[in-house]
Amino acid sequence: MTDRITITKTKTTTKAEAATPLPAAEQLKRDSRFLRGTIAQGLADRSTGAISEDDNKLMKFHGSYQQDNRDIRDERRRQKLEPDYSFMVRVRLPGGVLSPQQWLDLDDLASRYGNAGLRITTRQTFQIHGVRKEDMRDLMHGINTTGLSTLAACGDVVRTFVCSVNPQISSGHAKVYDWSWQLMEHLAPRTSAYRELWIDRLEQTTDGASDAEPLLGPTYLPRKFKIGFAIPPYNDVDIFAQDLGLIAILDADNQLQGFNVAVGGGMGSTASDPSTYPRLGDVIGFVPPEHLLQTCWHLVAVQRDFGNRQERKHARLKYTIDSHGGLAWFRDELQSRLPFAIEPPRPYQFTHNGDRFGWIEGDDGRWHLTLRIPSGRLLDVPGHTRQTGMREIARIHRGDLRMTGNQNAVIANVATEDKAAIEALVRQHGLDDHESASGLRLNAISCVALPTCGLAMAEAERYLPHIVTQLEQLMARHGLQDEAIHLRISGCHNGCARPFGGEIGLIGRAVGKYDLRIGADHIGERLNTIYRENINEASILAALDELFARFVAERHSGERFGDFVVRSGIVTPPERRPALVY
Ligand code: SRM
Ligand code: SF4
Repeated sequence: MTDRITITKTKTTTKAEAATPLPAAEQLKRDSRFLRGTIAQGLADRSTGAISEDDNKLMKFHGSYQQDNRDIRDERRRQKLEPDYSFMVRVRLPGGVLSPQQWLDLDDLASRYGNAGLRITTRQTFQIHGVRKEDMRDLMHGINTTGLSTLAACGDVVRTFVCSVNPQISSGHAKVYDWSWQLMEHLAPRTSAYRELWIDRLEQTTDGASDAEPLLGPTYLPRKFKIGFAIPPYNDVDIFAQDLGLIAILDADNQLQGFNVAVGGGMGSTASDPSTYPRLGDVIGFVPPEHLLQTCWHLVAVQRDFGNRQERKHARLKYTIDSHGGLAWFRDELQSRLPFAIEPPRPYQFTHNGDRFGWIEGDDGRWHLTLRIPSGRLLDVPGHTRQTGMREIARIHRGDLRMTGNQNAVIANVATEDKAAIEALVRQHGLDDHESASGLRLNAISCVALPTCGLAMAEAERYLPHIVTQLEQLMARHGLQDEAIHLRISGCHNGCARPFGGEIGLIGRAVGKYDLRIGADHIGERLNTIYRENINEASILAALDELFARFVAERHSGERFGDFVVRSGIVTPPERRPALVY
């Protein structure tokens, strides 16, 4: 029987901790009346396109960020205008699965209220950019009317879950996906502020006196907390980049045995601060399905109690683990809160962390078509009417749609007799370039970066097509045109495209300048390493020209580029921590 326990042991606060004043970010959460703040008043204020800085922080928990168009920031300043404010809205879409009707509804909402189509993210959901303040209530209400939500899509909470799409093992996917929903609901915030603001659209929110957060508490988590489910052999969600990774263990008949639990993954870091770092998660044990909810509840509670609330830069679970004595400490602390023993991890093997493009038949005879969506952006441009194409497909599709962690889309659960009609629309709208694209292009992902991301140091999404073309030409000169090298580009060290997991990773340092990192594997189990720092495109291409020449001359048969640069000693990857002893 599944145990939905909610009682929790909390860490005893020391006198010193009690005397330390809460930092502003924590105090804001505590004083927010469970995430209400003055958001309602801010939305009603028509004298500016913005909301207050404090409300902007609280809005994240509701699934939205205030942004401004950085392309025209200077021009507006010169004209003495306030920045061109708008909001990015992120949908909560566990496992990236939605129905064709939900797709149509989201597409309609994005077209009505956004300015940049639908954007599939690296966590299998959608962002809608460019929403004006006055449209926020209608858009958020509309998303909820579709049966979706934006609650906890951002903020210091357990975020949207990712889950392998894994179309080959349809029956296994269905079970794991079901668990991902149950777990998400179990760990979700309980505040009624969301309902008041976006569903009931109250002009004045209540005092929140009847709200309680049994897991998260009034200050919520110290920082974002990400959970993913992977179904080996595919690691398309980069499970070791999650704070908590749950690796499904299926038996030979695809029956779910339970989950290996991996903790402490995260990519974000600050370029100039060596006390921050990307880190892969480590497997600390196994739990059967009936203990999953309870284990994860308490695991999140350990982070709630021990996570660093004084320094946000060090507040992710990875730092909690490393600063409190490592994996053994963490496992013991978790174990002390559980009425059953965490079991030793079970064997598993990953073979791939990319997507499988084209048609694949599932184990139940239904078909799945994975389409490449460059940087996840669904917007009609000359030559590709991807947004219209997906809309037309959703109109006739009778299965479901799945977003991948690599920003691509799967038309899932197609009956054999429906394949031809979908295929025709795919071709008509230029959604078929997976058939001709190079291995590099198929495996290239990028974050949004400029012009909307306030943290971007350099271009990423807008740079991707250009740099891929340059690299394709370079690779062709070395006879490497068929090599499926994984390229990941982020506009800064926060690592939203998981660039530290790229065989080639480019990370923005300044406009036109990137760190070049090399040497990750193809399965998400080894991070790459810095090779050249803060260099321009000419230097990136020159460095890779040399490396490709050596790769061609010295590689072993079938060896991948990332594996080659490590084996040949060109870079030394970070050491993995030893496995826990049971
Ligand atoms: Fe991210 C912040 C976009 C996945 C690590 N991320 C941001 C913000 C919201 C910028 C901000 O704080 O003002 C970006 C909005 C850009 C825009 O204009 O839309 C942003 N992150 C994205 C997305 C849309 C990238 C994409 O192009 O697909 C992804 C949305 C995921 C989702 O649907 O929830 C996205 N972000 C990631 C990932 C990848 C993942 O989770 O698999 C990471 C690395 C993993 C991790 O969390 O460590 C990631 N984003 C960050 C960080 C660094 C966190 C840290 O621990 O240091 C920040 C900055 C922060 O939180 O302070 C950040
Ligand atoms: Fe913005 Fe940096 Fe994330 Fe890219 S990696 S979306 S530039 S925060």
